[in-house]
Amino acid sequence: MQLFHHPLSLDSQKVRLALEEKGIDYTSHRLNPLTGKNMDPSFFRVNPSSKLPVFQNGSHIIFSTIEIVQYIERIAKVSSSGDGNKINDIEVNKWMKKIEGWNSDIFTMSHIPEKYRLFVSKFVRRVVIARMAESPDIANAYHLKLKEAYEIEEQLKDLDVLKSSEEHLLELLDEVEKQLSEKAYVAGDEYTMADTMLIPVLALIELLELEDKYILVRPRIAGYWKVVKRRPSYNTVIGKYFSGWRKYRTLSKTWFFLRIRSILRRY
Ligand SMILES: N[C@@H](CCC(=O)N[C@@H](CS)C(=O)NCC(=O)O)C(=O)O
Repeated sequence: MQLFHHPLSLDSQKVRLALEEKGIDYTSHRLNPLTGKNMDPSFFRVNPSSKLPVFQNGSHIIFSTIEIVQYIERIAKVSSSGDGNKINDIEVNKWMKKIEGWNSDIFTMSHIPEKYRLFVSKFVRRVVIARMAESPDIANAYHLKLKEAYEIEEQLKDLDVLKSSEEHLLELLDEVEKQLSEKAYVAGDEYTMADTMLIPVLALIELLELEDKYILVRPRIAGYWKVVKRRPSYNTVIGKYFSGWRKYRTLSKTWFFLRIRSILRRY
């Protein structure tokens, strides 16, 4: 089994948490979307959306995060002895879809200082143009990526789009807060794949230094967040890269790479 992912990608974190929680081994391929590694023709030919993560088991390739997590759960069930635990799959799937329904892209980009955001998006556009020149047979797919990048820039100027993304997040968090007043975890009293989907969302809020506004004002989520951060899977997938000072190391590595490549004009 192979996973194409990156620690900075929220959806990649969801899948890696699932793999860690279920103890499944896999071959890891890291492609940093901020440096445009996901635009390399070898990957882009298979996945012209360039989105991460992508999961491959033999000839079976899955692009949707939720489907990858469900697939991992099925593999884990088959390989375990099926020890009759009482997890309500319908409830888990309902929460997984609810959490996945919030698209983090606009929210994330709108909270990154403009100077950095514009620098990264310009760099990635240049990578796309360079790859297009190297692989003209897939130029159309690269063109679509450029178009998408300009559309996102336009959306970021639209205050209604930003507002609705934030409102969607607030609604989701309020629902989770209510649920956690009755249950210990998102879909019941045990940790499930629904928690795996939520943890990266909370980690993103923390990374953007927005805990006061979104986490700490919701006491159940704040308590839950402390508990889930103690899980080894959290440390392997997120804590190792983003806890405390580590986030500066992780982000500055990417920033340094981008600066050097820009100076050298190597895309
Ligand atoms: N395949 C995912 C979406 C994944 C996604 O949006 N990935 C983002 C990072 S979390 C990405 O790879 N962006 C880079 C790009 O668009 O080039 C799904 O539909 O479930």
